[in-house]
Amino acid sequence: MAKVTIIMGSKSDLDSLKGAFDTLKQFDVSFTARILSAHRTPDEAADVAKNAEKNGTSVFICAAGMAAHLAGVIAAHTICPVIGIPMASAPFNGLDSLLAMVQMPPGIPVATVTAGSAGGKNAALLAVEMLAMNDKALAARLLEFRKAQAAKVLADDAALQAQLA
Ligand code: RP5
Repeated sequence: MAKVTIIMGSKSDLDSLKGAFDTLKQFDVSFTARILSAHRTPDEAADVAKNAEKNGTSVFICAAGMAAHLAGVIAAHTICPVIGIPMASAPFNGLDSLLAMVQMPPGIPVATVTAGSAGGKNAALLAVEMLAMNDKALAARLLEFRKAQAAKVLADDAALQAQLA
């Protein structure tokens, strides 16, 4: 049972998803990850979109670059929320992927997050936030994460103030 299904368009996207894997593990959220392309393996990608919900998936995360249609194609085949991560590939450094992913036609939304590897972490956190709406223990872990994150910034600031004094 994978609550989150991650799909990337190519093995070349894998490094950018490490943050997503780490974050979902950190929150103890079950996930699976597949390499499937909207263009190169359209039937297999559609099959995963159609069947993942039966297997326990509530949220999809899709990472793709260039003419990044993967998230939109997955969203067309499911009513689960789909989070898209534009991959920052050459020659346009992800602007092409961002526009392809974010500009979905009305009726089939994709929640597009930050491009590249920062997007991997944010996509996972957004998935955790969605799941936490019906999971109080997960919501508590999210609040602890936010507190720890803020404490680190404030500790860095205190260290900077000490250095400048
Ligand atoms: C997209 O095209 C993939 O998601 C990847 O970001 C990009 C390039 O794919 P490769 O040529 O590296 O396989 O479909």
